[in-house]
Amino acid sequence: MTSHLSGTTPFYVRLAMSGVPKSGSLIIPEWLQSPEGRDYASCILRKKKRRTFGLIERPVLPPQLPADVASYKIFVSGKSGVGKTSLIAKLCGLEVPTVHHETTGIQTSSTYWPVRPRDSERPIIFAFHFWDCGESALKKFDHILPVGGSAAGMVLL
Ligand SMILES: Nc1nc2c(ncn2[C@@H]2O[C@H](COP(=O)(O)OP(=O)(O)OP(=O)(O)O)[C@@H](O)[C@H]2O)c(=O)[nH]1
Ligand SMILES: [Mg+2]
Repeated sequence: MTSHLSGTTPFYVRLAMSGVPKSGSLIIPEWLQSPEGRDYASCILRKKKRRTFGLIERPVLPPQLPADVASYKIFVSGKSGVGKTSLIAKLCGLEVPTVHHETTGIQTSSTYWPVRPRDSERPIIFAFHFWDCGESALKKFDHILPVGGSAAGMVLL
C-alpha cells in the first residue's frame, strides 16, 4: 500500500494504486446476508426484487449507512443474437427474454451492487451502467463505438 494515500481514500482507489492485489476474494461474499449487509441490500430491492434505476437515479441510503459509490460504464456490443440483452437483463435482475427481439439503437440499464471489501469497514456500492448496442446500430453510425466506448470502464465485444 502506498504511504501517501490517506485512510479516507476510497478502498477501490487504494486498491488500484497499490499494485498487485493479494490472492483470494477482495470482498466478503456472504456479507449481503449479514444484518449489516441486509440493510444495504434493502436500498436496492423492492418486494425482494432488484429495483430498476435510470441513468441519473441512484439508491437513497439513510445517513447511518455510509458507503462509497464506484460507478462504471460498461459498453456491450457484438453480433445480433449472441445474448447481450439477455446477459445484461440477468445481471440487472430483469426478466431474461426467451425469444430474440433485436435491440434497436442503444439501450441503457443500470444496476447497483453493495459489497464489503475484506480490508475496509466501509462498504462500496458498485454502480454498473450497461450500454447495450447491437451490430446494426454500430454499422449504421460510425461514431457510436468511439463515443459510446469512451469513458467506459469496460468494453465487451
Ligand atoms: N440457450 C441460451 N440461450 C440464450 C442465452 N443467452 C441468450 N439466449 C437466447 O438468445 C436469443 C438472443 O438473445 P438476446 O439477448 O436478445 O441477443 P442480443 O445479442 O441482445 O441480440 P441483438 O439485440 O439483436 O443484438 C434469445 O432468444 C435468448 O433467449 C444463453 O446463455 N443460453
Ligand atoms: Mg439485444
